[in-house]
Amino acid sequence: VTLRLYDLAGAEEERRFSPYCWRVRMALAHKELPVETVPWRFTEKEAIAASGQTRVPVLVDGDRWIADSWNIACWLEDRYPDGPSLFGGAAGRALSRLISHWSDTALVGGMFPLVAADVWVHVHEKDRAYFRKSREERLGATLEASLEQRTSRLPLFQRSLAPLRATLELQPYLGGDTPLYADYAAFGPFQWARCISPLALLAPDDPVARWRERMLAAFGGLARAAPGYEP
Ligand SMILES: N[C@@H](CCC(=O)N[C@@H](CS)C(=O)NCC(=O)O)C(=O)O
Repeated sequence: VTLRLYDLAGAEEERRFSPYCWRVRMALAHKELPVETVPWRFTEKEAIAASGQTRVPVLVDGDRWIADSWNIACWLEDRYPDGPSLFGGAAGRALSRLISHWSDTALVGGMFPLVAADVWVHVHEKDRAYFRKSREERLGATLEASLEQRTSRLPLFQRSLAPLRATLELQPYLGGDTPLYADYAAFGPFQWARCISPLALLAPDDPVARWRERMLAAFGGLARAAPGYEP
């Protein structure tokens, strides 16, 4: 069975920029599972209707359609137990759930106002009106206004990374000596930003930046090879 992943794409088909889809790309590589990705745009709701919801990532495994990055990670762990573990056991799975939720709120939520205007530059023409309307509602501001505020907001975002930074000062990965799903859950948002924004989110000597380098190099440079900005 070939696994199929609906993966958010921009105007250029190769620009894949969803933080949640990147978690799944990394998890699949960790599990050593080949995947066929299908470029998907925000407004192509019919293509994923079989998943019973409207967002990506959506993984198709045989006749099963699985939505949501966390559900997909659990599916891969349970359905393919022979591959390397994504959680390192039941306790690791439970703790990874916290990391995933923290990443959704602190990382995606913290980065969103910083990079939203840059996302708009890269979304497909047919998605632009939908993206602007839905995201300006979420921002409570125009995309242009969010861009003006971002220099003043960046230090606050960097300070919010304190727990991640303190951990990565002492160990190379959230998983310890080797990466686990928790690393992919936290890395997804950084890869999202990298794929669509020239903004330098991190100082180069930040331990978080050094961990990001390791994640970009993982699996033969899978994430590094994706169209994006430096680093
Ligand atoms: N909780 C979901 C979130 C998925 C999500 O928000 N995906 C975005 C792309 S980054 C999406 O498909 N948005 C569609 C839309 O805004 O209409 C997960 O972890 O997979």
